[in-house]
Amino acid sequence: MKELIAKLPKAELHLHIEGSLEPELMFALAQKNNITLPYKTIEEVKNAYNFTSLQSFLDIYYAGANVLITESDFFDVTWAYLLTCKAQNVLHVEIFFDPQTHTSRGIAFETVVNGITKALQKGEIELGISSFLIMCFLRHLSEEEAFKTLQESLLFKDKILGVGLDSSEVGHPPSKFERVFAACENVGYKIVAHAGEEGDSSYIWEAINLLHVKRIDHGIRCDEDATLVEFLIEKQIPLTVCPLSNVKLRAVSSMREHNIINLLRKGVLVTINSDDPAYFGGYINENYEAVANSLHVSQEELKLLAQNSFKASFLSEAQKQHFT
Ligand code: ES4
Ligand code: ZN
Repeated sequence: MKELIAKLPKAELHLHIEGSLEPELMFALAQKNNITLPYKTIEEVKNAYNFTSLQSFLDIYYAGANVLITESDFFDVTWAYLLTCKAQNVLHVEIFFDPQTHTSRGIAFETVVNGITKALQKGEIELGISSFLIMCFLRHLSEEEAFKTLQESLLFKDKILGVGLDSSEVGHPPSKFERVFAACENVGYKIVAHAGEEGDSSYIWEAINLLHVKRIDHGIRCDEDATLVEFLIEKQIPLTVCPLSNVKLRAVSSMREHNIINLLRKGVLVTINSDDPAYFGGYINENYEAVANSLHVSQEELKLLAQNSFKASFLSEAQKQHFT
């Protein structure tokens, strides 16, 4: 199983680049940039990664991102991620970044985008990994701040394919950003949103009906509403599911209880992704393995999950053909 997973050509559609910052690089960058971390050792960092909810994770995740200051820091974290992709036979990535996490600390939008983009370009040339960049709005911040971020992004529109919505879900429904996403649609950004991770199925309906998403990030709470599941199947709206993340953040009680394979068998276009691999204990192959080890999954189903990752991507039909 492990060998099959390693060999499968895969795409990753749900990856926060700030969440791929490994403790070793976090320490190195903290030292270089003269930033004091609330931890003395790498061991201490890893021990702090014991989460009880999405918010308990986000608090630590935003603190970790403080070590990213210069363009080369953003390059380094992205390049390290791409090397792991290469090692795991991930051929295409659509990665998220959170500009507001950085601009709110006085880091220029340009520093962030240019650092990430330079690594992605090098990844295309030297590693043969194709990539798209998706900017996420932090949903715990205001509509006004999201509009400001959208405005700033327009200078870099050639480098950004789409927009998403992440951070603390409950209490910040998609409807809060309906007007922002309408503006994003108008300028031609592709649209995705985190919904149904901790929030209930109404958040997924709102993401579809009010934001006009092409894909739902997580979406695992869809199965509380049979009509919604039918709709996802009929329209083939993809879900970018992150199994290790869901267990670590207690969105599901254990991997055995995860509904990803049930949804797959019903005909939902589900995919496997790693979310914040440095924090949740695994990259894409470890996520596939965790599913395969805890749920009864056939080899054919593993192949289908990998094929789905290309099908659910923003690649052109011709590019999809090329990969699968
Ligand atoms: C996130 Cl797992 C998750 N959920 C929502 N927002 C996020 N940002 C980074 N990881
Ligand atoms: Zn996520």
